[in-house]
Amino acid sequence: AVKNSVFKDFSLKRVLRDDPRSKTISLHGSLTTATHKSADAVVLLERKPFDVFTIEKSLHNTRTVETLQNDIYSTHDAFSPGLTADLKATVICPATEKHISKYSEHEPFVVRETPELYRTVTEPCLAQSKFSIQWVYNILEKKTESDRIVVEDPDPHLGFVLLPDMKWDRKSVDQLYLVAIVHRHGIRSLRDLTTEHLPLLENIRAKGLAAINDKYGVPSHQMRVYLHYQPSYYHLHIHFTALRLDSPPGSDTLRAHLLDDVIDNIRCDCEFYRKKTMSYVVRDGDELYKWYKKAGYFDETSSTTIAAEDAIVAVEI
Ligand code: M7G
Repeated sequence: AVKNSVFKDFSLKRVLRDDPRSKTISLHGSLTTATHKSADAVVLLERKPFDVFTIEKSLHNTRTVETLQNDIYSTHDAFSPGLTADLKATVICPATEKHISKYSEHEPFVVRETPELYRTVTEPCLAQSKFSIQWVYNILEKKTESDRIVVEDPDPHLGFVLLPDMKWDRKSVDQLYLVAIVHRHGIRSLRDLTTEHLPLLENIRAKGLAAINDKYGVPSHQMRVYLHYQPSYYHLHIHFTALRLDSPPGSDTLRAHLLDDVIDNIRCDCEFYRKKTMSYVVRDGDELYKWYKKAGYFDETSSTTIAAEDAIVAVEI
């Protein structure tokens, strides 16, 4: 066994999700940490990007087995310790039920959340949610990750901390992924934003993009800046990812709301996000899914069936 391994005594309970496309796998198991003996753990493994500086040398050490040959084309299975051994591991320990669920395979469903549904189902669900945001407070209070801060505006009302997101390996600028966390407490999500928050959003946009250009040389025209709805953590934060990163992990198309659009929508109508029907995906393990199911939201009613049949008839005509 290897000496310096966080996984020394890892014991696997279940594979939560295996995604060959993104080359990631999430596992549920148990681990011993400095503070916990044999605690529940979620472990996320992903293949790291290639290192352009060592790629030639790695290829020389790569054994290949041809799998197809046609005219000028051929494919090979390649075996190279140098190319395949590099993994990024994210460990959550002790993990809660919600973490295990967040990284598990679940059936997805769309919710179209009207302001009424937000008030009667979503808000009560969030009020009972016990997903800790201690990690956010640790960052804001400089207890952790303070050496990584890219820029900070300490103003209690307009201020924020911008730093590398946990999802980024902090090496490849093509994969650039940072997160800005606001100093102000109590803004849970996009739904809470009104005209009052415009100076905060504009401040984060301007100072965040300028700092990224200074530090990483990525101009604002090559950045994607957005909020998630629903987020996983209900303390306002904004994602900054490189445009080159095609589909940032965790951002399905329904979930990402461009900061520029958010600012513009609020300028058009100060209560825009209080009035809007918001669409998003929930998974059958989520608390939100359970609340919506209990409220009867996913029941197929006869009226929707009739509407669907009407629609088909209309198409045929
Ligand atoms: P989100 O939209 O609430 O949820 O974003 P998501 O994780 O489902 O996308 C929260 C963002 O914060 C994500 O991009 C996380 O990767 C990132 N994040 C989460 N944690 C626990 C940490 C952390 O401890 N440190 C840093 N730097 N980023 C984190």
